Amino acid sequence: MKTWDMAWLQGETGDKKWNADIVGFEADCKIAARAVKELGTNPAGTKVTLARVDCEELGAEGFHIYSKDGGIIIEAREAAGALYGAFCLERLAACGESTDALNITSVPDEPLRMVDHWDNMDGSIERGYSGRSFFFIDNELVVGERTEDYARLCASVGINAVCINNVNVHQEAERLITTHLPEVRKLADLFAEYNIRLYLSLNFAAPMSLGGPQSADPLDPAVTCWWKQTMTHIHEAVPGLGGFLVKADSEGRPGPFTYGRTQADGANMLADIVRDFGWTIIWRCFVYNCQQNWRDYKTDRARAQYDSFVGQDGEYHDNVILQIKNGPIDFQVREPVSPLFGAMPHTRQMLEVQTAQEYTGQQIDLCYLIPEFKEILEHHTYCYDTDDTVADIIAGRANDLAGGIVTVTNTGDDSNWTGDSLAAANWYGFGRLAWDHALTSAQIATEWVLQTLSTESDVVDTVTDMLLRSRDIYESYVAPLGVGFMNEPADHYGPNVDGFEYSRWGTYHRADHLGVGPDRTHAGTGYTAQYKEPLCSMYDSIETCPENLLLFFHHVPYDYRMKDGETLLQHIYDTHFAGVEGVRSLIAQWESLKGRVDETVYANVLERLERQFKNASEWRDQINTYFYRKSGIEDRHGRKIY
Ligand code: GCW
Repeated sequence: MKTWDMAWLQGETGDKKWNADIVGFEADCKIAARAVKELGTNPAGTKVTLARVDCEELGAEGFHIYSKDGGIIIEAREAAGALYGAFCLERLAACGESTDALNITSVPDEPLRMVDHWDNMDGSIERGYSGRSFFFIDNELVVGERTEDYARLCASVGINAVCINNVNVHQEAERLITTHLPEVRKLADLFAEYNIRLYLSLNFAAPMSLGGPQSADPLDPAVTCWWKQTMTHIHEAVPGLGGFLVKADSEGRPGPFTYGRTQADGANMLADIVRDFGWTIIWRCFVYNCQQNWRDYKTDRARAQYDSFVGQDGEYHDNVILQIKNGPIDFQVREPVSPLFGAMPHTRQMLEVQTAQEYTGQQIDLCYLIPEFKEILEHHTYCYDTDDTVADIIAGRANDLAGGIVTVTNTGDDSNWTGDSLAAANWYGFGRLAWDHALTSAQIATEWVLQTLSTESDVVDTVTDMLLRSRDIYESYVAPLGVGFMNEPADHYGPNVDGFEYSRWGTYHRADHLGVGPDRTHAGTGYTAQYKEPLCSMYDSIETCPENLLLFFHHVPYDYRMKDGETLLQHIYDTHFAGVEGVRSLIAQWESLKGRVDETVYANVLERLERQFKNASEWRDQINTYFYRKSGIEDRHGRKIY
């Protein structure tokens, strides 16, 4: 399978324009050999020397590229840096940049740049929108050409860790740590050549399902003993593993709470066992009660992660990283940043975002997520005197406890990897942003278009503009102003305003005939108090709350005046009409590119945009009708509401 739509990796060694050589790296260093192979050894090509240098500033993964005497030198302290330098050079060339006077030093902003797959061993993918798994077919782990392409893709954007199986570990996936270890080893070895550490998701109750003690109590010696034996066995088989990812006490998954233990008890038990192997336990904070009662106005799902974890700051051992979703609920198009970031100064934290567009259009609707990821990284937590951002906290700049960044990925076995060809910009962008937070959303979009679709400036400008406008357009026709979860419960696509309203999931919009939005202020659930000042007061007051989060924090009357003087209700009507027009304009922009981009890509994207138009129209009509019926208030412009 050729990665036709991720063209920056195309071309065989011989076709490439470089003549690469290594100096100072061990002759048998596999990562350095990969770097040479990426660039090629074409005798007629420009000379590129990959040189090992002892420069501390470059760290384990950084590189320095510069032009010298008609050739190019890539210096790195470790082979990984040389590999990333090689990909950087390819990117520059593919973007049409001159390589005559290069002088670039680049060191990653995040130590751990990870993707999580929610792939199941039967080949299905939880929240997958681009075909089936390419890791798992019929309950086997497959290591083949596609896997290698994938490893190259990851390395090309700087990804250095991949968790291959779903955090909901069921059935055969439990045996990834037993009978499937030989294939796991094969994959870990392949990944290692690209500086990628392989992670596996673990079932916390594995002792019980894999023939060990009938308990998963982390303080029970029989349980600890079983894990020690199991981990030792795994280490013998796959020493190069990165570690494990654990979803415990969440949405029906087992965990330490069952035994009256804390999340720290669970994480530390595993971490202590694997410390000597150099492995890390990544522990998810997505812990909440999914058996809520909609009649209960006090229990607030948004509070759950902070309340479950913050009290254990300092208790987590040094090879545990807490993986925190960007918002307090669940990957909605608009949520405030989780107050847990920065609130545990003695604990390693990493940021989890979702590139799979579960709630953001499922790779049918266009939604370029890099602007969102940047907003999150740049968010000031006010947890430290030094005014740190989420980026500072997860990179360890705030407290010397580095975590990292991870995305739930959007790839599958579709020939274009991501279902919607334009959704690959999210995949690419995540990696680039994880490496370099200073890149702008526009730079990343432009880079991606140049390397994948066209180098003609009007095409580049048009597609970049489409990507940059797409999130605002998407946001304007779904659940308004941060209220979230007005989508279809079955598959999370399309509108169903009351779909979750009387359910157990804790995601309520509380609309009545006068207003809408849950009250999360001091007078309501008290969630705003989880933020440090000035955020706490800012969110708590309807006057100062950012308007795009108004309905996340406040129950707001329909006649409330927004900053532009319109009522809340009129704002909802207007944005929902505008959202559909936004999609219409995206279609027109794309249609203007007919004949200018690859035909298959053109057809693929057009088909998705047309489906998006239907979806947006459905959202507009259901949302507007719902609020019209609740409030009885007409649209000021007399447009059609049903
Ligand atoms: O948003 C929810 C998804 C689940 C997912 C869960 C999680 C893997 O709907 O499918 O389970 O989040 O993040 O664990």
